[in-house]
Amino acid sequence: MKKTLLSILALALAVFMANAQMGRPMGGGGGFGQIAPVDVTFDPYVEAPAGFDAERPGIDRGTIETVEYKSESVGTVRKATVYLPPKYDPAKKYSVLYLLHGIGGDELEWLKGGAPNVIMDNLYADGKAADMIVVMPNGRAQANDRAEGNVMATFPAFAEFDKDLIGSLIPFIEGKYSVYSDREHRAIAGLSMGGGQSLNFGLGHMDVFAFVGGFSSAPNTSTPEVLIPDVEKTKAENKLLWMVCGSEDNLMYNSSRLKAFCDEHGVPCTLIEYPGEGHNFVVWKYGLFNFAQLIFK
Ligand code: FER
Repeated sequence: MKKTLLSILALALAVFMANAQMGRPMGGGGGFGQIAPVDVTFDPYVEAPAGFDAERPGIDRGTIETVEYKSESVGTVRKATVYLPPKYDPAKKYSVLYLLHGIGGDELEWLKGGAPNVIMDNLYADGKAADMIVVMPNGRAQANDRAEGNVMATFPAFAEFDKDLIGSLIPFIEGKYSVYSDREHRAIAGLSMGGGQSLNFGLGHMDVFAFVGGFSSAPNTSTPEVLIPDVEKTKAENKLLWMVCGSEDNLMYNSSRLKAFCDEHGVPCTLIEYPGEGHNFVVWKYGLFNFAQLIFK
């Protein structure tokens, strides 16, 4: 009898410990049952100025175009959306920001929900961003790259995108536009799955990208030990590691885990907790607005 009681207690403890390790599913925000965040000190949240994402009359505007390129790794012709800044001039040279979408999106997600052209136009009107073009690829690296059916099932294709990005898209962009082709003139950032991709690919290929941003990064984000296997190398080579996530977003774990590791090991890293917001474009627009002002400077 005593033994039975003890084994029931032991089982209950084991289940409790497993839950604690896995983290508890939390309500609210992101809508995804996820792991509780790691306790970190966030960087200060500074509100974006009113109208940062609203079309401003009378300013110069950039242009949006769709490009198609042959992807060696996927074996298809793929699309990307490109923002060229106001008065894009092929006689000048530009840096490139690769800006990635989430699990339900494609090369048009930012444009449909995030007004990236408006945000960038406003930054240029205020002289707050370095000369850059913004490339918004399709990060679902598979033959059918449309966001249809069960998009969660396309998770593995997001992990394959670095081959397409580095092997095909970047060379294509550098052949078509007047852009620099070294790491100090390339940045990568994205929302959710695209945030995870940006952290994975950006920190995993510091020879390709010097600036890295993750907005509400998803569970595809690698562990800190994988992202930063050599602390001194990352400190020497990465020029910006910048993250934001909503306070009500169930995916905060991914960002906070990396932030805690960086703080522990002295790797410069920003993580802002956007107050009162979940997994949405309020946070991602804020991410672009801030990240775009910090890169290539
Ligand atoms: C998950 C929660 C969120 C997940 C992916 C996401 C595949 C991605 C969300 C997004 O990109 O918006 O558990 O696993």
